[in-house]
Amino acid sequence: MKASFECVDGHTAGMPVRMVVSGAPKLQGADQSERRQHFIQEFDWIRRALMFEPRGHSAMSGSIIYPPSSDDFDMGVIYIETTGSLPMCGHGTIGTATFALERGLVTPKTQGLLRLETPAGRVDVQYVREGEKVTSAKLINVPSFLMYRDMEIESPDLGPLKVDIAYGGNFYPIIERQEHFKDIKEHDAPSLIQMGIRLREAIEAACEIVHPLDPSISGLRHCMWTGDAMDAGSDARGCVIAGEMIDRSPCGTGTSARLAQRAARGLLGIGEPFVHESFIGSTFTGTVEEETTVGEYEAIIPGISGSAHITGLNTIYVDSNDPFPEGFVI
Ligand code: PYC
Repeated sequence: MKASFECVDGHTAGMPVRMVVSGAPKLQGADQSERRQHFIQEFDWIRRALMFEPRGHSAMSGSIIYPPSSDDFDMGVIYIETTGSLPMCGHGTIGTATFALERGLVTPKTQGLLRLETPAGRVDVQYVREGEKVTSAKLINVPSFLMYRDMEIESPDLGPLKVDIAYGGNFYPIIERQEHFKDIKEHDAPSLIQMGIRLREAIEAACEIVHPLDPSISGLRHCMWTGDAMDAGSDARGCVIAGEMIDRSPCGTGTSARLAQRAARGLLGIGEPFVHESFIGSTFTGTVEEETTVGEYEAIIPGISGSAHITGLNTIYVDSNDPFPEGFVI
């Protein structure tokens, strides 16, 4: 077997985005949600090959662009990560929209608005362009909501914690300052990762986490530790553990979940900006665009603004004569 994939490589707020432009298979399904299932069942080797070492690395992340399933959208997207294929990825969306526009791979029906078909539903991206460069992209995310408030859980590392669990395109346990957890800055990166993985396992053993309207979205792959912002211009810091690594960006779906949590707790009103700082200090600005409901939950529509940068073009080969055609994880 020999395959090759044309990719645009870059990053959003420091987090890699490897956008696959050609070489990916046709997928079956009426929409991106069904097509994602087909990709997971039959083509997960492509994700492993492009995300894992030696072609990727432990923090690699990306997307595959597809024609949309209807005229309601300008472009379709499937997200690929080291952890699997997510229903939605915020930094991936900002990167994918920016790169596709800058490389002339999509022509939106309306200038300044890219209508993306993601597996989690329609996500609009409002963008500003200066010449060739897309200088900022704001994604209007899927309805986001706080599912559990102050859940009491025993962290194997920290002892008893109170955790909020919110949805912003993926589910996030959010750990705010409390007796047994003070701030991100009191822990090093490997400890945050290990504590996050073990906390996720404890939560999953204690309760079922399933999207009320879409049972294909379930379980925990992420976790968000919080702390004081490092920069006076930011409101707060969030460190998202995605799989077994730290998101270098403030995490678009994580920031959406945090906006939903803050709105539900009366800490954030419609239109108020929330500048969310990542582990490395990069930022997204989040806003509550409007209020809505998801099943029985009060919910919000989050807006997440950021910018992305292309670092290069990359043709990646996968050859079964290579000892690691599907990569490896250490
Ligand atoms: O930005 O939504 C995001 C994301 C999910 C996993 C890594 N980044």
